[in-house]
Amino acid sequence: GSSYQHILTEKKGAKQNVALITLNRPKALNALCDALVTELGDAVEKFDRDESIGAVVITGSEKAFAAGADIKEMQNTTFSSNIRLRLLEHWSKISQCKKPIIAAVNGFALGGGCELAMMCDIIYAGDKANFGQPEILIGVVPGAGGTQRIARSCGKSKAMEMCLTGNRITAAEAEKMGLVSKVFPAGELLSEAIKLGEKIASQSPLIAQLAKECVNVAFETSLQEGLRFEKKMFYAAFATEDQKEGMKAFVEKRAPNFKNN
Ligand code: CO8
Repeated sequence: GSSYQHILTEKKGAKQNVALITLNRPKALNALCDALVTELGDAVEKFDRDESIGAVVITGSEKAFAAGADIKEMQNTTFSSNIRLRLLEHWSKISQCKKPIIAAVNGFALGGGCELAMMCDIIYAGDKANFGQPEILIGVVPGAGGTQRIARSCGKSKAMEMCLTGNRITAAEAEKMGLVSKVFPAGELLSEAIKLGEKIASQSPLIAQLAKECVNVAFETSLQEGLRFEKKMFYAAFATEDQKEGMKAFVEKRAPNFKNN
């Protein structure tokens, strides 16, 4: 982890099977400069391949999860250079991770920060967190999924209101509209997120990967196709040893011993 400049990485949990990535650019409220996102993508990719890891937690500081893409870095780019240099295209690495990712959000999650949280699979928030897509206030539109992911997970009216006004919403509002799954006192957020990561990491990683893929299909296809995909994955689970072990353990009234196989 020490080779990174803008993030910290560690392994957490009693079994050291939860990866924790902390965005660490405090002077810029964790603004997501190109170098930070490159490091984040690299760390996520490494943990995704690390067999000792069952879940990843991404967090920031008490003040800011991330205050967006780095405005100072973007302000003088142009349409043609954005296309040529594929501005911020590597952000998608985070959503390509096969393992479950939890965003633990304290403080500001704005613009690209809100979008980064939404690229994760589960968002837990501290009670003082706030979310927003303020791009419109600086003359652009969201570019890392804000218009699409808010619309799909919270509906049109909320998506329109956030993207057209740039107004921030509180953690409580975000929970009410389904953007966030749970809210905790700020000081307890990280340990709760790691606890959730440990719970997920105690399942079969193989099956967790299938479950994540199934839920994600719900965002990408019709209900008929999604149901068909889910059924195929359900059937496929029976080709694993972990299915045999999981069901055997239930019948024998003991805890399962999953092998990731
Ligand atoms: N980029 C660069 N620097 C930032 C950013 C940012 N997004 N946010 C804060 N900073 C810097 C400030 O410039 C300041 O630096 P300095 O001390 O050198 O002046 C430092 O962080 C502290 O910030 P403030 O003094 O402003 O702190 P406040 O507590 O007064 O305010 C706010 C905090 C409300 C968060 C305020 O900083 C703010 O409004 N920030 C900008 C929020 C924003 O507009 N975010 C959206 C950016 S656009 C975007 O994210 C598009 C994503 C597209 C991704 C496309 C992928 C393909």
